[in-house]
Amino acid sequence: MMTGSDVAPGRVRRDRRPRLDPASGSSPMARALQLAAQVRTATAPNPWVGCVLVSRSGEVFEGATEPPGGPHAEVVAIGRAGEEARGSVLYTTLEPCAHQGRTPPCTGAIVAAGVSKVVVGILDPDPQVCGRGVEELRDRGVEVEVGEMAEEVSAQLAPYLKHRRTGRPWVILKLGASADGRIAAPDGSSRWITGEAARRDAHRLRAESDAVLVGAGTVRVDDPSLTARDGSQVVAEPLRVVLGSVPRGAKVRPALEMRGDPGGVLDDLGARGVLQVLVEGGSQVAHRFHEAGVVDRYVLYLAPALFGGDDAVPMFRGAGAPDMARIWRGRFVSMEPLGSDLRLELEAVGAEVPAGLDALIGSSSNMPAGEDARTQPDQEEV
Ligand code: AOF
Ligand code: ZN
Repeated sequence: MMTGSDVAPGRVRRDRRPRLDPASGSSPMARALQLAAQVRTATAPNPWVGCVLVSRSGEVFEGATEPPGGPHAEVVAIGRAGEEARGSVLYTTLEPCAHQGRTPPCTGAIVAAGVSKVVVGILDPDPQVCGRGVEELRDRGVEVEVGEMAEEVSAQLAPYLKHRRTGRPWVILKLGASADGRIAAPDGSSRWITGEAARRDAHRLRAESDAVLVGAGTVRVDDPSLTARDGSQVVAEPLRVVLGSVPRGAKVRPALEMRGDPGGVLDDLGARGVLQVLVEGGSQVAHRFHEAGVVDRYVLYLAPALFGGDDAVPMFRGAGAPDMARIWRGRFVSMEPLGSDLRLELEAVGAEVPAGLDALIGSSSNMPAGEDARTQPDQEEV
C-alpha cells in the first residue's frame, strides 16, 4: 500500500492529503497563490507564478516559477504529473506564455501534455504575451477560463504588473519613527527607535525587493550594508542604489550611484529589470519621492515613543502641502502591531490599475512590506 512517503515530491494523492478541500475554503487557485508566494523572492525579473494541475482522477500536482532560465510554473507541474496530465485541469495564477524566451512557450507544453482545460487568474501584460497565450490555447482546442481570483492575483503580482505596464518598479517607501512622526534626534542619532520585530520585517521586505535605495547622507552617517539578513545570515543582496556619491570604504559597496529626479531614477531601474524598489530614506529622499508622487506604498513603523519637540528630524524634510486642499490623502492598506510597535501601510486613494488594463487583470493591490527598525538622519547630498 502506498504511504505518504511514497508520494513523489509535488505529487499529492488527494484522498490521502486533501489539501484542496472546498469546504475549508481552499481551492486549486488559492493553493496556486500560496505556491507563488513561496517563490516571491526568487524569480525577478520574471513574475512569481503558481500552478496546480488536477488530474482526471483527482490527483494534484504543483508547480511554481523557478529562477530565471528555469522552467515556468506550468512546466514544473506538468513535468511532475507526467501521463496524469492527459485530460487534466490546470490552474495557473498568470496566463501561460506563448513565446520563446529563455525557456520554450508554456502553451506548447500544455497542448503536448494533453491538458483539457486551463483556468487562468489574470492575463500577462508583458507585451510578448498579453492575451496571446489564451488565444493560442483556444486555437489548439484547450478550453480556457480567465479571471478566477483575479483580484488576489493582481494584488500578489502588483510589482510585476506595474513594471510591465509602465517600465517602472513598484516603489515602497518605508520609515521608522516615533509616534510623533520623528525619525531621528536633533543630534542625528536614530538607533533604535523601533524594535526587533520591525527590524526582522524590514529584512524580509529587503529580501523581496530587487533594489534598495538610500541617500548618500544616510550612507555617510549610518554606513548601512543594505543586505537582507535573517539574524546574522545574509539571505539576499538586492541591488544597492545610492543617490549621490558613495564614500570610499562604505559597507554599501558595491553600489549603483545615481543622480536625477525620482522619475528618471525609476525609469533607469525599470530598464535594469528591477520590479520592486525599497526606498529607505533619509528624510530628504523620502520627501523627494513623496513629492514626485511616485510612491506606491508607504510602510511606517511607529514606536511608542515621543521626541516631544519640533527639533527632531521629521519623516519628510522639505516643503509639504501648503493648505488643506493639497494634503496627500490615502487609505490604510493594513495596520498591525509588531512587537511593541505599530506597522502601518498606506496607499494613495484611488491607487489602482491604470484604465484599460482593469478588464484584463482585475483591480488593484495588496502587498506585504516591512522596514528597518532604525531610522536615518537627513543629510543626503541629493
Ligand atoms: C508563464 N509562467 O511561471 C512565468 C511566466 O525568459 P522566460 O522564458 O523565462 O520568459 C519570461 C516571461 O514569461 C516573463 O516576462 C513573463 O511574461 C512570462 N512569465 N509565464 O507562463 C510562469 N514566470
Ligand atoms: Zn511560460
